[in-house]
Amino acid sequence: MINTKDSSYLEMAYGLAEKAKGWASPNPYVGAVIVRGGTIIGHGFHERPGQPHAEAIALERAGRLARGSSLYVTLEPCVHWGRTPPCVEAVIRAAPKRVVVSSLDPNPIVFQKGVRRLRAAGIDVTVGLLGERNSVLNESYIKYITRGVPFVTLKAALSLDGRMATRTGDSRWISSPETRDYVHLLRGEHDAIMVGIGTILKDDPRLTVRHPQWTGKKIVRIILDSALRLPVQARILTTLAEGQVLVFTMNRASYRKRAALEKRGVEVIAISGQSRPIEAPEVMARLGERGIASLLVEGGSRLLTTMIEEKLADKLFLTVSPRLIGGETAPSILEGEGVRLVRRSWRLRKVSAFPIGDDIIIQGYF
Ligand code: AOF
Ligand code: ZN
Repeated sequence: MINTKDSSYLEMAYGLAEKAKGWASPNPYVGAVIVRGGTIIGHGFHERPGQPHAEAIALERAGRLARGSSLYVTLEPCVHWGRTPPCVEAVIRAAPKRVVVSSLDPNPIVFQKGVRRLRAAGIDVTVGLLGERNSVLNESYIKYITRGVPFVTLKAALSLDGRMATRTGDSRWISSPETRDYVHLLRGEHDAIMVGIGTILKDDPRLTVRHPQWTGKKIVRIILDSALRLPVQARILTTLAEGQVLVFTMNRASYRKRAALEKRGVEVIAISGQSRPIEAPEVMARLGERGIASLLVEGGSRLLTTMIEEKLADKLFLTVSPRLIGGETAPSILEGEGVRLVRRSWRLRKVSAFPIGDDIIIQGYF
């Protein structure tokens, strides 16, 4: 039986889970609240890999009071010995009367087993309330843990007429300072940022997270560079202390250039295959193997087009600014011939939008 207080306590648990944004990945964001006689006697969230899970922290805080209580947790308690002991066993030992689980854990080693084990121990378990909140909060984790590849968000700053730059390649700045600030937080919520070598050669970006409120982990910066054109003096290579730089190239790239970049502290990964551009699906698989659960692709237009056409993108995040740029050769996010008929176009789902000053942020899913 669900009662009206249940959703409020779960909301609190979600509020806690969100505190781990930018830290917990590739683990999920999870929060827990323990209630007894209308009083919160324990709460917690999973802060980062290797740290205790949300329920373990909340149970520890509640101590013996947990007996006969209600435990609210955003994700199904785990059943496995990983970096920490199984949460279900800790829950059973603490003996709450009731456990309210918002979402099952899509991790195949946990899925449904946690709930089954709790029920087998005689605990009343409710599952599914506010589950859609978990689908959004943990969208990266869900894809990564079930498919082994990162959740991919394409990001671009556009003019009202859909241009990412002028015909001469000038793009600084299409969006307002407030929007650019906001986008730094978006970077921080991802495990890695990726660009094509063209963007490095044109803009020489640092791809670091620069925001006063940002205290999260380091972000991996990835460059797709089939011919290893990355200059040894690129600005990004002066920021290695702020996160690793990974370059994907092709097997036949110059050995000497590779050695020079490696000496500068860059990790170079060669992908086999003859055709340019680099096989993007292979890159995604390699990133998944390295525990990268979420990837923000920041351009340029060739890379964005590849990600869309190869169906590797999950989400699109656009900032649109009230300017008109024009120019037939000014780049947009989808290059090439384009579709012949509107009914063949890419239609996004679950679209939402909000303003920042005069700019508009639009996001949607592929
Ligand atoms: C929970 N509560 O707060 C979290 C869970 O590497 P480990 O040992 O931390 O395990 C990570 C896995 O544990 C992760 O993939 C997911 O299945 C589960 N995460 N489970 O009961 C939590 N963070
Ligand atoms: Zn656990």
